[in-house]
Amino acid sequence: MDKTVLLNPTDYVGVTFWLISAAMVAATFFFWVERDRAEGKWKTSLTVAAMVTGIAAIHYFYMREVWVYTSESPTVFRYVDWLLTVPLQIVEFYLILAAMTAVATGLFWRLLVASLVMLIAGYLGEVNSANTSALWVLFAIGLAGWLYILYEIFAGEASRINANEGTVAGQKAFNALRLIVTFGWAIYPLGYIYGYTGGGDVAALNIIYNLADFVNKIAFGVVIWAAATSSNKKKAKS
Ligand SMILES: *C/C=C(C)/C=C/C=C(C)/C=C/C1=C(C)CCCC1(C)C
Repeated sequence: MDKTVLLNPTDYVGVTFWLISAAMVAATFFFWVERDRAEGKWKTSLTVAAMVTGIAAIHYFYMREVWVYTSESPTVFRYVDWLLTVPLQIVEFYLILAAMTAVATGLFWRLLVASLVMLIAGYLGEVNSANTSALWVLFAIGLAGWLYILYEIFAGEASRINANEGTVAGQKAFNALRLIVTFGWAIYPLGYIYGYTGGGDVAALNIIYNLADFVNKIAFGVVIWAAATSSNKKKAKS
């Protein structure tokens, strides 16, 4: 691997790092400027969406360099980014629920702790990937954290609040975010499995994680933007 920060045209992983860096910057400006068109509490939701893509943009610049220089996974930058952006997305969920009704803060803390368990276990698994049993035990712990979040938003307190209260725009946003956390977030554990099974595939791991970040940060923000700028402020029928 030659020591260059320029992109090699056959370095497809590097190209995805580059494309997503640019997309994160553009999304950040977009959510920031569009904040003006949103009303009331939705403004904060758009601010948080811009924070998520802005933090990711910074990490993508560095991750791209690590990859281009070393052809290794930028695991530390990746998880520092997730450690900041995943809790912000939990805040986003909570803000949408709180905009509909009074929500107990206990819900927020349960979601936050579950997301931290998921990320810390995943990080420890990846940095100890040479130890196969640690790799998969920690994966299972991380998976449990994610399944708990799914339980909470589909069957727990968060889902009950959403079903009973709120505006049409709020419910739409909540339902869309819930689908992202189910199907969009599922790309990450699949990337982990694919990236570490049978000797591992570091290029596939990074392409899959990059694709997942594109979906889960930008599409996540777009869903919030759509709800925030929709003119339909009617109260939902319950
Ligand atoms: C913006 C970044 C986001 C939304 C990152 C999300 C990351 C995950 C949903 C990671 C999930 C994982 C598991 C469910 C099992 C353990 C391995 C992880 C950390 C990749």
